[in-house]
Amino acid sequence: MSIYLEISENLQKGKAKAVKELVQKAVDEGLPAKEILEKSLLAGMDEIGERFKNGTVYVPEVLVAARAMKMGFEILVPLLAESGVKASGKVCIGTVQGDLHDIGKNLVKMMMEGKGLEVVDLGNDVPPKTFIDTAIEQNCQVICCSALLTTTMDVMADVVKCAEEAGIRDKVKIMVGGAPVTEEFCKEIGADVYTSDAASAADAAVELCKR
Ligand code: B1M
Repeated sequence: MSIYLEISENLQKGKAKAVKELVQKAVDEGLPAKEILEKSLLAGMDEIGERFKNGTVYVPEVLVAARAMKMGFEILVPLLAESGVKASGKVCIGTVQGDLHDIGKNLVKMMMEGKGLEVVDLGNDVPPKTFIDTAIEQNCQVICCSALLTTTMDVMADVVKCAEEAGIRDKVKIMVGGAPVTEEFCKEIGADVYTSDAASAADAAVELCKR
């Protein structure tokens, strides 16, 4: 079995220690950091993402796989920086103001990182202006809003309005999600993309960053 496949399979099983050791072994063997990232870590997260979408794995499996990915990724970060490899895009993410639920948001973040995106995590209870200020200051291509309460989902409409008022609406895409959010709601508030799960959110963000 190739070392890439071995890393990918251990990642999918959430074996963080094995992933870390194997990534170090691959580095020591002189394999390029970018190749290790793409052919083992991102490939493994892609596989988990697909299985999460089709319902053959659940939240806990995704969380442990993402943790394993992070352990391997930490070894590669300095090497990737040295070789000038850039993230495929930059997004900011947060759970909207008034809402403290962050498990789903964290899952979306991990899936996005697993796709090679740079993610600025604003945490939970995030005011609309913070999303906008961050997008401007940190040059984010996509703003990602999560909400779990029917009483807080309307804050997403304020994020869209705030982006319009700041004059950046044509420069930034706005993605929305979370249990009470729907495609219809997304259209109604003038956001760009709704996805129902974390893996689809990551796929959509990658597409938006390409534009
Ligand atoms: Co709360 N809570 N909660 N809670 N809580 C719910 C959401 C609720 C449905 C429970 C219920 O009544 N049946 C209900 C909301 C009802 C409603 O609004 N209609 C509720 C309530 C009422 C409350 C409080 C008001 C309770 C109270 O104090 N009286 C309070 C609110 C606090 C606040 O936010 N201000 C509260 C508090 C809490 C805890 C703090 C105890 C805890 C949160 C801990 C934490 O997140 N760190 C909590 C929890 C855990 C839940 C439940 C049980 C689980 C939520 C969860 O994490 N699901 C939930 C009931 C339930 O769902 N069974 C409930 C797993 C997570 C992976 O799913 O976040 O949906 P989810 O994310 C999914 C997708 O939605 C999507 O991807 C994820 C995975 O694929 N997704 C996106 C999420 N964000 C996305 C963004 C995207 C795209 C996709 O693009 C940007």
